[in-house]
Amino acid sequence: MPQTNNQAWTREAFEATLRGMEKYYHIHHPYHVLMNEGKLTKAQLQGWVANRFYYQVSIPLKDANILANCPDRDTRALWIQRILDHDGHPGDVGGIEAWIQLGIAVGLSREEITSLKHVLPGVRFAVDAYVNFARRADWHEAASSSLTELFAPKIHQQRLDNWPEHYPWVEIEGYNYFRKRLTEARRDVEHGLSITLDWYKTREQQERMVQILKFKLDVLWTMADAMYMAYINDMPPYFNIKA
Ligand code: AHQ
Repeated sequence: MPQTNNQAWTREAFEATLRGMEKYYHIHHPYHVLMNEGKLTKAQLQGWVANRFYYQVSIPLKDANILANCPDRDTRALWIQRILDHDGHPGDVGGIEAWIQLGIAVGLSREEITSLKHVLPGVRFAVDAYVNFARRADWHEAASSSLTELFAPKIHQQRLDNWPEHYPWVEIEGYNYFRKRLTEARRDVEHGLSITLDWYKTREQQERMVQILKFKLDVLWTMADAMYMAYINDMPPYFNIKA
């Protein structure tokens, strides 16, 4: 029986549709392609680390907004782990500190990273759009927007595999963050996917989820666009304006 165009996807077809959006993941962005091919200079890699720090420190705010909007205790009891993973807890310095270690490993100072002085406007706006979406969206929609992490283990593994050869000057401590995310991302995706596949029932709701995931893919792609302009094209904001 051919599917009419407003019939809900089966659970499997819905998941396959979401996984099919991998082609828009920022692993395919020219900035990450150059990175993976070992073609970034030290300054271009430092710029990426310094800008991505703003994303990292914003993730706990995003997740705290989801918790604040979520009345379901069992969901909160699982979701809160994401904040602990980033902010740290006894026995784990947390992902934010691990990202600072990555920054130091690529030759930045702690102050340079935490001051956010290198964060580009385009990166800031994209990240803020993500946090603000989580602030005002239904918590299910905000939770499901984290599913770009369906594709994250591959990009973390790529860095672990290729940086030592391409960027031998990066101190080994810097890799802790990527290693940490390999397991954390997989665990997060399991929870995020079950929330998503349970929540969006009608075809219209499922199509809405596809748009939400595309929004989050746009956030990640736009961050890389801003960095490409500034660090690859050497065209940071106002580069052509006489002071
Ligand atoms: O380091 C990353 C991270 O902690 C998260 C949280 C998650 C979310 O809640 O949206 N997404 C995410 C991602 C992280 N790293 C990105 C990368 O390329 O290093 C990938 C990114 C994601 O796929 O959303």
